[in-house]
Amino acid sequence: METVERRRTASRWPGVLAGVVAAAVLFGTAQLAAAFFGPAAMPLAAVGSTFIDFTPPWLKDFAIATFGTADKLVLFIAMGVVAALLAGLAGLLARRRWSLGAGLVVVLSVVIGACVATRSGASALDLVPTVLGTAAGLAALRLLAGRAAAADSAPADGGPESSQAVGRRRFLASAALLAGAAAVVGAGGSVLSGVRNAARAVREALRLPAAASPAAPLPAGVQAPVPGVVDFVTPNPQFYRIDTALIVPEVDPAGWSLRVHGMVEEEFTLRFQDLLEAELTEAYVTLTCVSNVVGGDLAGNAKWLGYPLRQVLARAKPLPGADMVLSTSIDGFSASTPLDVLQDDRDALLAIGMNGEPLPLEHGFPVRMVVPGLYGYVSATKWVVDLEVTRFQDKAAYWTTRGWSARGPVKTASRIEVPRPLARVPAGRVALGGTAWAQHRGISRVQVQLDNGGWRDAELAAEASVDTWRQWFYVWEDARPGSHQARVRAWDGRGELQTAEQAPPVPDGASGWHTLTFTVE
Ligand SMILES: Nc1nc2c(c(=O)[nH]1)N[C@H]1C(S)=C(S)[C@@H](COP(=O)(O)O)O[C@H]1N2
Ligand SMILES: [Mo]
Repeated sequence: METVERRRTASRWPGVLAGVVAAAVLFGTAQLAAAFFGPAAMPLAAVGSTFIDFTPPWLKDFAIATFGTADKLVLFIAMGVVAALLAGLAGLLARRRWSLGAGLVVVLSVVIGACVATRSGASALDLVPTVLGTAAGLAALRLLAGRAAAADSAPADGGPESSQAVGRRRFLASAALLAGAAAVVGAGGSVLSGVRNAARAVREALRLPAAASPAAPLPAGVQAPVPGVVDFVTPNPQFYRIDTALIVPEVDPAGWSLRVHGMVEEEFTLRFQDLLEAELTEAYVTLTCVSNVVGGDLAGNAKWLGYPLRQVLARAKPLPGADMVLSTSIDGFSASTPLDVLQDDRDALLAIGMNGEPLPLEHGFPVRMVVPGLYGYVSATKWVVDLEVTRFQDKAAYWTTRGWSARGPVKTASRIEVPRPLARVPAGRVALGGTAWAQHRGISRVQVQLDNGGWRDAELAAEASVDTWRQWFYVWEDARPGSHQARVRAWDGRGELQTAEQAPPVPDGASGWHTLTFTVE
């Protein structure tokens, strides 16, 4: 009885291993093949992207709140775990009955294929890597399941030199060989994709033209004199990144174009060269994400170089009745921006430069939108390729169809950056500092409150423009030892106080006064 039990559990792992290795062969082969078809054809990326597109608002909100900008890494890991479990199951079934295991693989491949085929801009050809990968995976599964079965049915007498032990070693050797081959082929495919795609190299070599209308130099004193307050201009590598793109789109400027159409007198297409030759504007604009929680860090300030959207629309001449521009990216994301906001005198840009360099790939290379005063999800389309002049009642953007507000003006916000929550600071003089923003309205006043006492005016750092955030600081002269609470609130440039009412990010942005506790020692 005992030996029977042991044999049964012992013979389970070869099936699981066979399934997992077969899955590695499947994805490795598909990755290599995808190098010839483009990132849209990568099965895992397509599955992940489809999952993201079906993510309900509360789950997106939870993922960003919990994992922040690591949300994609977490998704990849979770997908890997699920894939390994399903692959192990397929291997177990294949060991029992080949048709069951193979059937599961085919069903899963059909699901993967459906994800690939329904991605924005996908063609039937993009299915080729999935089909090739499935064939290779099935062959690997067949081979390994056969070897495992041969080992199991061989006589076990004779210790390490028994036919069974020899069979096991053959099985393990094949599994190791196939796993190694899958890794090499998959890695090779990734490298090849990088080489075949010119975007990275073109970006490196690109020299941006000077702005016809440069940004006014930053006034002295935009940076609050408190160590630990964020940089007034966010360096590109530190700039927050939020998007639905699992794989960063790699768009070669030579092939890029922007179609302008819809309710306009004149439809036309812009090429990258047109932008390079146009009269460009440079402006500091602070970008914030609607998913940012009170006190959160999904905000950044950069110097953008771009072509005014006002000019694009002046050429297109919108028809009466139009009230919205639906901008769409190469990967299918879209944003609904009020037409009048893009036509007034603010620096709403088709940006090609960020802090003196071409847009980083993950920030929308070669062209994105930047619009002062609106959250990114309704205005800041990266990898933008299409502008349709339309009406809010006729079209809905990506996040609007997922429970978020169609319009997203930025709410006045302020946060405490120093001291950090739960920090321990020495008694005496304690400096508090942070940032406030109300893009396109500006910040006119900031107050802090200590231990629920009276509100006191903070010092405001210099203002660069109403479109950028503004720093503040306050020195608490006689901080006594103990636990303390600090709170901040701001007024926008129109004299309106930031609301105390607490709201979550869904559906149109978080609100409430940022509060934290720290300890004076
Ligand atoms: N193509 C594309 N553009 C996009 C998004 C996206 O998911 N896809 N997300 C938007 C959101 S929600 C925000 S907050 C900003 C963030 O821009 P950043 O990543 O450069 O900071 O990009 C916007 N543009
Ligand atoms: Mo966002």
